[in-house]
Amino acid sequence: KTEKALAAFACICLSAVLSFSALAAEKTYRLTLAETWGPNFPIFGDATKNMAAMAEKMSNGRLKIRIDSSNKHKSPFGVFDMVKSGQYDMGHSASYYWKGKVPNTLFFTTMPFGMVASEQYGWFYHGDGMALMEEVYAPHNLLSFPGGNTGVQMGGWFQKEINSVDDLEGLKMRIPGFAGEVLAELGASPTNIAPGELYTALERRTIDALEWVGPGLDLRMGFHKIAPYYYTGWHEPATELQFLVNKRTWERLPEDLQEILRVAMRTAAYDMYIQNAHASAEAWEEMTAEYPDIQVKQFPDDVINALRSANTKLLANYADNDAQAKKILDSQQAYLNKIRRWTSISEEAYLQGQ
Ligand code: PYR
Repeated sequence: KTEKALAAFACICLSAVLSFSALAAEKTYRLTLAETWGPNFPIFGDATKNMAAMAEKMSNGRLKIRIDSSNKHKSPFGVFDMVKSGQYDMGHSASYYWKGKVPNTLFFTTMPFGMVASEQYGWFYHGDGMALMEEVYAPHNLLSFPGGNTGVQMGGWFQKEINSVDDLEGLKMRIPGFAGEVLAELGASPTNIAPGELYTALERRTIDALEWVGPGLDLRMGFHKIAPYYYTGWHEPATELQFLVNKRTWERLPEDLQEILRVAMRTAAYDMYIQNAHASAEAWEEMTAEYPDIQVKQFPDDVINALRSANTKLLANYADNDAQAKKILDSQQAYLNKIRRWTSISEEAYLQGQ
């Protein structure tokens, strides 16, 4: 009799466990994502839509992500705080926007004279990049993942030509990240402005120059109508956007959905890198055909040399003043030294026709 009762009890327990896991397998997880970009923002906004669509499809509808653009949440540079507090589960933005809050977040977007995209992806995924980024974001209840690369960016749109280092003195330029620190070192006044306000700021001469991304995005912003000089880049060789995830949200997800989300973010990031390269090639062709008045320029050698020296000096200051910054910078420098030898003998040599 007891045996029968026990067997019946075991059956009840087993079916309870089975239906519980069936329920977990059926449950729909609805997440929200705040992006820095405005609605239907090309390329950057495509990355978030692409990621959400992939996550939903791969999870058979169990993971649904609602995207709010800046017109909805009204705070393009509030994404870090909104995801940290749990107001949003996820964000899409750029790590170097948070340098005023958490200085060491600065190093996870791109660095002047630093790694190009193939090298930096190597550092993130096969070097120490992801672990170091986790270390910086964990105290803020956040996880950060690569969110799409722009490749080498253009140096920006200028009202006046830059012929010498003196021309940088007092230059009001929209330029985020470490490049802003480097320009400040040479007497310029860098500032960060959200994408939606860039055109007006340059048009009204609140700023003398700005950098945004490259032809694939810049042409659609219309900067060529209000600034004649378009300089090549030195400052952002591999701008990596970021997906932010609130840590509690992440921990609430079952393991398979975590993996689906991780794969969707990684795939969307790589897709954006390719989409941006394609869009830039098309836009460059359109630009040279339809706007021949745009003057494409390179900064003179002495300007580049001064920027490089200021960059080296600032990197040393950062490393001297903060042990974590030193760890990150040492890791990036070691990785760059190692992988650049290969880039030089492979892509660089190939492109130079050797
Ligand atoms: C910028 O804010 O300039 C980027 O390239 C994302």
